[in-house]
Amino acid sequence: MNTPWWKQAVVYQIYPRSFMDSNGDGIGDLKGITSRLDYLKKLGVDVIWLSPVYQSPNDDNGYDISDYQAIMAEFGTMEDFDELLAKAHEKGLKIVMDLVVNHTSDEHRWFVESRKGDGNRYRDYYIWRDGKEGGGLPNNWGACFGGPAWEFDEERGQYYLHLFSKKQPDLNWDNPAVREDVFDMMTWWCEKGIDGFRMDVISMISKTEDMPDGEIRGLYGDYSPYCVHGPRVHEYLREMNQKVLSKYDLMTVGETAGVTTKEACVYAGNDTGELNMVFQFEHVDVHGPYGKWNEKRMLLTRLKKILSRWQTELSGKAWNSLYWDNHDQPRAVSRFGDDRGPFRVRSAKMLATCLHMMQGTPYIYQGEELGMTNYPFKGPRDFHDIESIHAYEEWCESGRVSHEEFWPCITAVSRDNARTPMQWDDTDQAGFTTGTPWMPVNPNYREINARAELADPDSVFYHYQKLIALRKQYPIIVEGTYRLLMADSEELFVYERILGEEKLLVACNFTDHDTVFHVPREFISGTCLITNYEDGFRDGKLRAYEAMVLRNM
Ligand code: TEU
Ligand code: CA
Repeated sequence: MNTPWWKQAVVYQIYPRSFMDSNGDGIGDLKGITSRLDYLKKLGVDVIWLSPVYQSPNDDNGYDISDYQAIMAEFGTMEDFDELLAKAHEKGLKIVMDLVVNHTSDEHRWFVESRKGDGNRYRDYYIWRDGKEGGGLPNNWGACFGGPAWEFDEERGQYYLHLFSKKQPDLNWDNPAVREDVFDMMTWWCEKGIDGFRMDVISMISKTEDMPDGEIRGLYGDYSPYCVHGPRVHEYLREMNQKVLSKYDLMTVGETAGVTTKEACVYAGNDTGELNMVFQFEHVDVHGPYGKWNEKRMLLTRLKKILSRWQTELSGKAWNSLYWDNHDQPRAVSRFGDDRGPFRVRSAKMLATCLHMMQGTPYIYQGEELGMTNYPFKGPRDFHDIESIHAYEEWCESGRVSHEEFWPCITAVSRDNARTPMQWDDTDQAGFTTGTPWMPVNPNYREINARAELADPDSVFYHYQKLIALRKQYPIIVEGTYRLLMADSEELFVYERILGEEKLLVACNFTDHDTVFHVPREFISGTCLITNYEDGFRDGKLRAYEAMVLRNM
């Protein structure tokens, strides 16, 4: 079978600011990443996804780009980037860039020109509107990071749309000149030899022509019916594919919050000529009375239902991405496992097993392979992320919810949990920097760090290494179909993979206690590919957070 490389690959996501600092200024950088390539090689991953490294005023840590063809000074230079790319390629690692083109920074040259208004080439590069008659914002939409989605610009005398922060104005994709400029920029990176793009909120690039008020959710109107999966999004992606993507051997993954499996089959269909795969968010989305700020865990039956639906409904039609963690999510072992109890290591391995045996391309977020945990925030001053800072203001400081009530909710899912520095060793600042880190290191670094795990054959790190190796060894992990067993269990996640006569059984216990489980007969005389209990599996029960993969031959 002629399987494309990105279907067999395992991706490692790097958040450069927090990965490795090479010069003691407390900020991770490109040279730092280059110095750790051998670590990634040892883990066995194939591809690095770099969160944005472009020039940016850092209102949203690089997701607000002021020059797509320059490197953020704090991260190094274009020479440092070229060196990273060359060294990675030498070692057989590919590099996928973050492409953030739903919006730019308000400090991008295009926006600086656009706000000048009439008679200007960039006049219609962004989404400008007059206020409502009699004054007021063009509509009631709220921005993702708090406040209204419209900002009045004095210079131009109009409002511009920003679905995220006011320093992230949305580009006007309906303008063909915008598309050409974006495609040219992408081509420039492809000519440099990069291996693909992860496309930030790509499902939001097309907006409806009229922009009516949205249904009030919380403080503001909801823009999603008018901005997510808008009328021309597929047209634009096909154009992008024809003009850029199809000319190179790339991996492309679209970040598509709110996408259904049906829509995913268009974005990432085998022959729809758009992207290779998408990130969906259903399995990490647990809304409560304060929107995404919620400490509740998802019921296991629901989690299984969602992930299984993605497995079966994309099967043969489109390709899945598999992830628990990224730079916007809390740490997986804290969200789904036992981060403070005795089963941190075991539950981290169980989660990895459960995900990596599914069909799709797995993504590992930096530190996940060590079982890194959420950060013990003490108060709102500990937040660095624009989203958490504004959410605390909007919900708590406004008096809508008490601190006591809101605190567990915001700390459970704050994006800052994922952004504390990578824990390399047990020296000061976890070996991340010789200076003062831009964000404090999680105090558990003396126990949880890469050096300790590399010295321990039973570590989470080696479990990930083994899972990655198994994927390379057994085509069934890439190609096999998926079938959920025990759908009603709130304790066990059990599924099969099937390829002709060959079968895998993946059995995972999501609880901290023994749970009855009988191994189906056909697997009893087979082989055990991996387990997180050193003494192998026992028929009749799964122990706390136990995970095992059995093969019927
Ligand atoms: O995220 C967009 C997105 O849909 C969310 O994951 C979002 O960050 C969060 O859930 C809001 O509640 C992308 C990037 O991954 C994120 O880091 C950026 O801040 C955002 O786009 C804007 O570029
Ligand atoms: Ca640095």
